[in-house]
Amino acid sequence: MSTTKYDADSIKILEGLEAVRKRPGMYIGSTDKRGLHHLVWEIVDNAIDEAINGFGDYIKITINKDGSVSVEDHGRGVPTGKHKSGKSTPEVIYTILHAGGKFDNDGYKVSGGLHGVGASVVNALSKWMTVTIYNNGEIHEIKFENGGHLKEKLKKIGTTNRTGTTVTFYPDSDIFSSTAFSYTTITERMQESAFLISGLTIEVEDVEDNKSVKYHYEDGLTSFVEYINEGKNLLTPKVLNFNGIKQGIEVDVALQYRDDYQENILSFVNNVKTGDGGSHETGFKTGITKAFNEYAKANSILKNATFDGSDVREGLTAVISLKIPEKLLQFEGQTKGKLGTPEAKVVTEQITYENIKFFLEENRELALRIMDKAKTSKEAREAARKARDAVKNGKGKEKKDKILSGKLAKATGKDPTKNELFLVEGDSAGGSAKTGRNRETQAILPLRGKVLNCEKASDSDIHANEELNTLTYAIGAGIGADFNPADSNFGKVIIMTDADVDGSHIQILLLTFFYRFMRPLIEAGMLYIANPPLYALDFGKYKEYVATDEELEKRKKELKPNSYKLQRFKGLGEMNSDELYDTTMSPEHRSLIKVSITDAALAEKRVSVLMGDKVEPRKEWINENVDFTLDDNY
Ligand code: 1YM
Repeated sequence: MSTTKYDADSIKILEGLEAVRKRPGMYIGSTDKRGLHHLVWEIVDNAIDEAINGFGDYIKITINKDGSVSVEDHGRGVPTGKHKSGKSTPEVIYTILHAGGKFDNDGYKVSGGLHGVGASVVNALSKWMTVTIYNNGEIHEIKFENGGHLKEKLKKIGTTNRTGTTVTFYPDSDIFSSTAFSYTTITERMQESAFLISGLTIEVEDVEDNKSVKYHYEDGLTSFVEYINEGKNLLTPKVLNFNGIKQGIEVDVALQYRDDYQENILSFVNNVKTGDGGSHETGFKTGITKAFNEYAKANSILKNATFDGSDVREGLTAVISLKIPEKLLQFEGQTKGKLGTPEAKVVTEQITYENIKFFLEENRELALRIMDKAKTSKEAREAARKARDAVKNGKGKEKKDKILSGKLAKATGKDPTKNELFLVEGDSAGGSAKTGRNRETQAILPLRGKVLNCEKASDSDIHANEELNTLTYAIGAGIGADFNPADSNFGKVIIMTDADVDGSHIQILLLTFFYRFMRPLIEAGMLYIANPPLYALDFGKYKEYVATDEELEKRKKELKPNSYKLQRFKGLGEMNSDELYDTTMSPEHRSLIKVSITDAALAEKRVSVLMGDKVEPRKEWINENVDFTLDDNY
């Protein structure tokens, strides 16, 4: 129980925190797992800011036995003196919305967020929070409860010879749909931070599960690229790292070419990921293309022609990290994941151009190897365009129709955005789906047997694969670099497989194909996974469908035993066509899972580790990440 009297000031404070509790989404995005972990990032960001400013090079995140999380740093410790309001500084920082921002902000500080801004938001959304501060030889502690109400004022609890801050909080289950923190989610994000901030050590521990990991990189960006390219065949044996600073903007780049066709560019600004790219990525791409084209011209590699940007980026893995003063920061887009700052384009372009040019000139053998690859890409691109034109002009259309005939049950509706393509496992379920569907908007393509694993197959195997060709023709929007979701014959492509191991395997194989060859379809939010029920409860007059084992257990407790017959669906084929439509296909009753890529580097890593041909990294990855689930991050 709090004994604090609420004066006018503190009532205003609580109104502030109450606003956060009323609309948590406005402050942390959502109240699902992602929002829950946002709490951790807010506190960690403060610890990282302190480290970046040169105070402390160690941060530890602990998932405690009771489900709370602690974040510890070895910085200066949050100031413990009195604030001009009369309260202690920590009380102000942790209870006033937007307080704690750089008090002495001169607009030139390089910072991801505003120092300490998120701390009060986390407090507002916690059942309890404890802050322990080590500085000036003393240890102080302050405690809050029930969404930021002061429980115990700041008090001295001991002496110490170290400095730093530890924040422990327990998220409020009234706010969050789940309060269980994920070790994997936290370690993945912390590894990324450790890559971006060379020299910083970040440790993560899960006390209950007795596991921990420590990240520390001396050449972070180089290690980041090596990590992404682990297990890949490489074209350039070493990672190229360069950096420069112009107009107060610091640019750091690491890159390496692989002997494959994927392009993998990750960018960050002030240690925050810019998932939608922006001016710095554009500058990087322009710079690298310009350097390549100049080299190709000077060395007579191309005759009267130039490389397209995509030619010189085939097989390229690059991480771009910029430090931009706050007063120049500009973000765009709905999720603010795109850098707008125009100066960043010019500066990144210049630094990239100069360094790539120098590298090509100094490394003739490697330069020729990369040029050769870009040339092959250019030729393949031109050949593909010719083939596409041929199809458009009638030639090849016959081949396409022949491949599709007898397999695809088309929709009669003429509006592609309203039409849906169901990819169905097996001919028997395919038959039910064809009978039960809404013919106007739903097309069915049954898949026979296992889909080719695109991560292990060569490009020529993939292009010769009948199943994948059929799929590509059915969607009708091209493949690989030529894929354009705007040309798709369907607004939704829905993978519908049995709810068993084989079904999951087919799902993963298809996801691998879409990720590798039709990624824009995923990015456009057009790829889905159907969610067929596992059980039916047959009450004689009607049936009730149950999606999961947990739900079944819950229903069993609510129902009289023997009042129903329990039916378990082993596969889609066991449902009759009406049942399949009603439960899994009809827009009114179905539940679809939208496939999304929240983190391109991670998805990339997962796809290549889980689907690739080297067994060791796969084993290791699976061992380390036993709680890897599809629904969490896709
Ligand atoms: C586990 C979370 O918050 N560490 C942290 C926060 C601060 C400082 C040091 C700090 C900053 C400054 C001066 C400064 C904060 N200070 C403020 C405020 N770890 C964690 N470590 N002395 C200490 O920025 O000038 C807010 S956070 F508002 F006091 F500046």
